[in-house]
Amino acid sequence: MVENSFPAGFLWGGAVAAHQLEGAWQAGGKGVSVADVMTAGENGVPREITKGVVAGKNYPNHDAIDFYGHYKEDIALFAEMGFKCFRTSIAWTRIFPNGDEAEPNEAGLKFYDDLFAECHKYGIEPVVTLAHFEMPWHLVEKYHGFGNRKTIDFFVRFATTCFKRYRNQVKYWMTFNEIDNQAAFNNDFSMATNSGLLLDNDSDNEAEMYQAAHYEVVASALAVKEGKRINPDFMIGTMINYTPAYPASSAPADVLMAQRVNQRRFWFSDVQVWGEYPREVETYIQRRGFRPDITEEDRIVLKEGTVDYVGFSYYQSMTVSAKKGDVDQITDPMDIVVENPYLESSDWDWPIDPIGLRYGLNDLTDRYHLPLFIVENGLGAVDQVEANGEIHDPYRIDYLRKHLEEVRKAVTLDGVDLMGYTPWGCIDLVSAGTGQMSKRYGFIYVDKDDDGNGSLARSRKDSFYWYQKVIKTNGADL
Ligand code: BGP
Repeated sequence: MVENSFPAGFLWGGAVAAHQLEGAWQAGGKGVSVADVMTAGENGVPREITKGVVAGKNYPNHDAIDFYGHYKEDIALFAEMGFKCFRTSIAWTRIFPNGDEAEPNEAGLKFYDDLFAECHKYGIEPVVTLAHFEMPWHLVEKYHGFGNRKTIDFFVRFATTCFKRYRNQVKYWMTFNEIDNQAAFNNDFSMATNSGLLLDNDSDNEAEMYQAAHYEVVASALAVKEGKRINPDFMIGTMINYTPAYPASSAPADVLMAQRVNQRRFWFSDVQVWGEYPREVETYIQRRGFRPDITEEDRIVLKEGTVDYVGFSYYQSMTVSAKKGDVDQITDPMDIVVENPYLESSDWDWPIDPIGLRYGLNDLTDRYHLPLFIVENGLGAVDQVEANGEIHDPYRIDYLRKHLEEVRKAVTLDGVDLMGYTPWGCIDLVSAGTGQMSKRYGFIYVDKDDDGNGSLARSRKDSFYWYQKVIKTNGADL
């Protein structure tokens, strides 16, 4: 075993997103976000995006785990685990309730002043995502989200307001969470949460996706430019959902297919890191006859607003087969996915692949030559509370340990420049995909069920003590 292998100053922490834990959806003048109009899913029934808030429906994000009211208690628990950083997002609708106002909402800004001050009290560095699936609903309804060029200005105003206000409290930023999720452009959830596009089955979702995603990368680049002007010490990153595509076999056609799927997922961060579109995607857009509005001025902005680091989530890999499609015709990568016989899966059928994380750290390093930050990783599982109140979660420890062993190899044996590690859902929260509480990721259990019942009491799981030891030994003792 390699001892004391993580660099000094490594940012150990945990990650959450505002809409999945804050609750208090109308407190302090907060507006309605896209997450606030999403119902809970149930046993295989996906979440529904209702047009506005409909009486009688269950909207789990409205109350979530009331981090808004419990943040001091929760940050004290993070500090007890030894967190060096805490990744959260700023709810856009607390700052600009409708998204298109000229002036920000002071009560919303004040909440994050207090939250970041509480973090600093314990020496915990905030790591902030600006847009994590919580666009103001008003922007979706009135402007068609990022389907409209005007939304660039609304986002940049929001970003600039946050950069100015938290100039001295926050150093690490990300513009959009998992911007590459839109590669799944036939998925209502991915499109609504990422770019505020509501799918209309009569139109070409793929063409719309390329347009909206283009406006998003421009918005991101403008925000980066502004941010660096406001504080040159800011570190502003992209954030992608890194799900590498593996070939189903060593058949060259499968290898080529896997490459193609990766190209279609990577282009978002390629643009954010390189400041220009990769050849394959640019050619594909033309070949399909899509005519996105991409101006020469946009291309200059993309070059000027490149990111400082690559943040990414890693949960799983995917495996694709050329037998299921033609490499020159595939549009939706989900059509060619096959099962990987070498991997086990989580209770939600997500393949568990620790080696894929080492592969990814090398893959991203080779592609981008930038520092990396693992800003999400973790296992969604159902936890049992014992009669004595204890929560034994060896499956979670096992998942995280195996992933961290691979991370350590990437850092010590492969030379990857890794800034930190923030496992997802460090405290139980509302699942983004299912809208349920029962898919838990936390080191800290929260007493709340899928129907919204529970005391909201917080308890330490076994994994809490395990992670505390990992941080204390700087990853030497996994
Ligand atoms: C990522 C999102 C998070 C989060 C996580 C787990 O895609 O950035 O918001 O929720 O996945 O997904 P889920 O909650 O669906 O299990």
